[in-house]
Amino acid sequence: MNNHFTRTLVTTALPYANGPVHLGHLAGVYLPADIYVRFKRLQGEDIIHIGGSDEHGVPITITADKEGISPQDVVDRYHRLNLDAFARCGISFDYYGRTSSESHCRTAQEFFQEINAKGVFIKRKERHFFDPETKRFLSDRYVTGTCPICSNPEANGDQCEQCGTHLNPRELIEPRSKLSNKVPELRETLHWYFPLGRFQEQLESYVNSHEGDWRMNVLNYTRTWLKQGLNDRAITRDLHWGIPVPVDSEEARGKVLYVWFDAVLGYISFTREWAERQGRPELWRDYWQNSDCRIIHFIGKDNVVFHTLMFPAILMAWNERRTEGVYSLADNVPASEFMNFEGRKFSKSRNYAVYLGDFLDKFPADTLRYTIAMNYPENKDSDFSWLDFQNRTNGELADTLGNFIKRSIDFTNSKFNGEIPYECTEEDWTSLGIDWQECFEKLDNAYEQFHFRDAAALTMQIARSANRFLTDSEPWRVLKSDPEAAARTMALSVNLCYTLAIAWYPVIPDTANRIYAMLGFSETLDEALKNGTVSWGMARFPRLGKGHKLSAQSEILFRKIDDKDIAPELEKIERLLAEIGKEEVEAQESMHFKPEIRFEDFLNVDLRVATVTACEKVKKTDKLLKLQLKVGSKKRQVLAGIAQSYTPEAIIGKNVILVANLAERKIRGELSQGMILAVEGNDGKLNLVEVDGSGVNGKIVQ
Ligand code: B3M
Ligand code: ZN
Repeated sequence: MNNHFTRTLVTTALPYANGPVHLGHLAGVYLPADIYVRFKRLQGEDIIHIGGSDEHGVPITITADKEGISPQDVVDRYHRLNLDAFARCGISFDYYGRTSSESHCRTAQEFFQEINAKGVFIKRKERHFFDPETKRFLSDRYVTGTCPICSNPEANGDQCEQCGTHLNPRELIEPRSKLSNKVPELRETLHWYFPLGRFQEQLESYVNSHEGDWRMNVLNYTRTWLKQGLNDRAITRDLHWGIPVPVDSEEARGKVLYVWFDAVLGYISFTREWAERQGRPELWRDYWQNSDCRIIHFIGKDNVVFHTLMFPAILMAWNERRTEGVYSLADNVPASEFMNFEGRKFSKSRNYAVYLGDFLDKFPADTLRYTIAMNYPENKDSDFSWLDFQNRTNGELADTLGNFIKRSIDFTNSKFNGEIPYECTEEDWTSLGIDWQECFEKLDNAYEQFHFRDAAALTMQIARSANRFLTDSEPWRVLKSDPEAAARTMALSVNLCYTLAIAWYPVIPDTANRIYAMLGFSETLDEALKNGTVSWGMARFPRLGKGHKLSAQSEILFRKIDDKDIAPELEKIERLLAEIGKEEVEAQESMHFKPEIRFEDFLNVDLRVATVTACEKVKKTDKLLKLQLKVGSKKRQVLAGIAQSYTPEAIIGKNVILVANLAERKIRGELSQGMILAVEGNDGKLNLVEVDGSGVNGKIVQ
């Protein structure tokens, strides 16, 4: 990382405006970004946070079809809902745009035209599924059918949810249109492709230049793609909703830009819209076209390659042969893992989720922000549970932080007339036993390196030390015998309140503002920050001198959460889990109760013990492994959708069970001669059925 940046642009993934954002989104993307941005603002840096709604693509049209309303209605509803929920949660965007805006349409079309004029795109005629009844081409997710890998009868055209395999709709067995349930026809259509491979080398050196500063998960995901060799990606679609392909000819009619091509450019259009609103329309260039600016994309792990390969490649294509108007590439892409909910993945379709707006109807934003910061899924999946939320709110926020602040303010108000009764010296401050130098170095590092869990925990550590100091000093007991000591204790405590107000601002800004108000300042902390009257550095030293007057009012910062407050939530989960459990059991039972077969039918299936002699990943897929098997004197090649559960090395030498007389077929252009047996665990991982014992290879399983 170059340390000479003078400006920072933070972007957050644009949530599809087809549903409300839930706590998982908040944990992975919006809260960490907001914490970072608030920290940098406190440091006095020039930083802006740009986000917005992703309003195009199949996710929107599918929701519209399902709800029987127009795509425009869908995005209007959820844009407003999400914008409002973010505001209530204190996510302080400098601008929150919409990809349906006219200015975004212009930016995206401008990019397409520039790159098209450079002759970068490839045009290709191909055959796609077409619904004869609705007369629409069917993009991947509009086709359903049986998965060729696991036989799930409801696989989507782009991916089978049951086994996770990425599919091409033409691989589905017995494909059907989701619109009419009719068998789709194949029709010829023309599409524009972006040749990612053309930028392979440039992308490799870009990614390599960030070795050591990008997270391992980001480097790994990206490198897996690079290693497999980058393919051409279609960047247009036959869809009635989206940005029209800006080519003035019949061949572009009815076609729109692929949603990912337009969505990433949203970051740029929204920065332009922001600049426009500032009354300085050219200001956006300082952020996008100036190497002084550091660009950081906060995203979830499922969006990595779009931000580390696809978007940079689009910018590289734009930049080609240009000396002016050259765009910078992101300096960092801190992608999060996922936060689960009560031990399970959030699932919108099963309503297994807590939506941000709903949460904030019941509990204050800062209790959520703190709990989530402490469970930030930085490098592994984490979990949100109601009990953890209750414990942290009651034990850490209320009993430790809230209790300390209230006792400090109240005691100073009642016994010292609301005035700081003593002038703290540096020595007093050091005698607290907190190594301030080290403490703030650690905090700075934690924020700089996006370790937000550590940052929140370190800050809570300060509150703990402060609380202990006040309790141990017992000013209420020594007030009579040693008023000077009590005065010193209260002066230090109130100064610790000041430190805590600033130190907590990035994580729990509303609380920080309330503490600041209790300290007797007339401007809010937010205003003080804008006016330059507070800064991060001021948290390190005692700032409030003798005679400083507190506000006469104190307030309880955190109301404790009773069991009865979360009881309805726990009941709801229990109900949902019971439903999900029932569905799963039913799904399993329905497998047990396949139609009866005769014994001879069973004998027709030739199950054999096979030994894996070699194994490798199938290029350009994340799910498939190619296995070479030895079955007695014969050799077989089998493709299996188990790459997420086993590495190729781990599988070599295993004795597995092969369905040896299954008709062979091609998957991804590779021959697959049979199938091997595996069982899915509750964690979603596949477990191969293995056979122990020697001399079993080639034997019939019976
Ligand atoms: N809307 C995907 C998602 O919500 C997509 C992100 C766009 S970021 C430019 O996961
Ligand atoms: Zn499948």
